[in-house]
Amino acid sequence: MLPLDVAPEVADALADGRPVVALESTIISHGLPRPDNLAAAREFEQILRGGGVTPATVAVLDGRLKAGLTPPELERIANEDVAKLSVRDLPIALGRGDSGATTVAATSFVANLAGVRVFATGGLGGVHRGAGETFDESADLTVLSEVPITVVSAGVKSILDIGATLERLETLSVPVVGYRTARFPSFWLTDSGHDLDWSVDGPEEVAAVMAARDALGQSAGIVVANPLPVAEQLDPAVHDRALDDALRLADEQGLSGKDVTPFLLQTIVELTGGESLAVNLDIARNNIRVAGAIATAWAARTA
Ligand code: PSU
Ligand code: MN
Repeated sequence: MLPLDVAPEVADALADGRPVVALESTIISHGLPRPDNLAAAREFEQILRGGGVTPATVAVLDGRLKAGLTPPELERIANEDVAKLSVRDLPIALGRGDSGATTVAATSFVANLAGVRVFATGGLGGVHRGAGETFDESADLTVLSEVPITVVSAGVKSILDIGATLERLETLSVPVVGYRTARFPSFWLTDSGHDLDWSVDGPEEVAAVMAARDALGQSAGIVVANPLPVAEQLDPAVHDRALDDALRLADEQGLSGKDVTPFLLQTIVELTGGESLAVNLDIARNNIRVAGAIATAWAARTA
């Protein structure tokens, strides 16, 4: 038996053909500092509910996959020191009866098992700078080539090698569309300087792309790149300074593996005196609203 618990409200919404959006939990456990993380996790779900969309926050608790958390379960993810789980960690965590927060890769995998088609996050993992030597490339990329989920993100952070990440998405045959833009965002900044081949004009167009993907029987999901408006982005000078310092500190500490991304994210929050955190929250809210609209268009299309 699949060790998956789909929350009753999520199961009901899916059975009725109402919109559902998956949310990841690593952003709560490792991506945002306490106590803002719990407040944010609750607010993210509330944004969806306010728009008539059912949230399905994904995590692993006591050896069970969860799609949709109760309020006390959400608190556990925010306040306990849980592991960061990518797809390869799932069988180990389940076998041992452990708990953990799911990355974009693991959230995509579990959401798909639950039958959820749309997922909102902040930023995707990708190819790290220096990956030619370290081979540090997030499993988010390979999993998105295998799982039929539509993930809304503000691109990838400039802590990564953005050009290489886009090249890998091309090789892996993962469709990337800009949401009302033809430029790939770099999370805190509206424009990474990288052009996109395709842009979509709204949620119905994304739903049409999803339907075409299904008709073709392709394996990959779809990346929807959704930038913050320029007026809301992080000050580029503040951004550049914090990024340089954080990359240098990570290098000095000789970090590797799954510790690299959380370290860089946390260090940048500290170096910008919380400015990056405020922008980070705006990004997540913005992506969640767009994902809600896409899920609503998808539900209307498949009704
Ligand atoms: N990028 C962000 N915020 C995040 C992450 C990435 O801007 O919180 C998290 C996501 O959960 C993502 C994971 O799936 O980090 C990628 O980690 P790694 O690079 O170790 O694959
Ligand atoms: Mn890595």
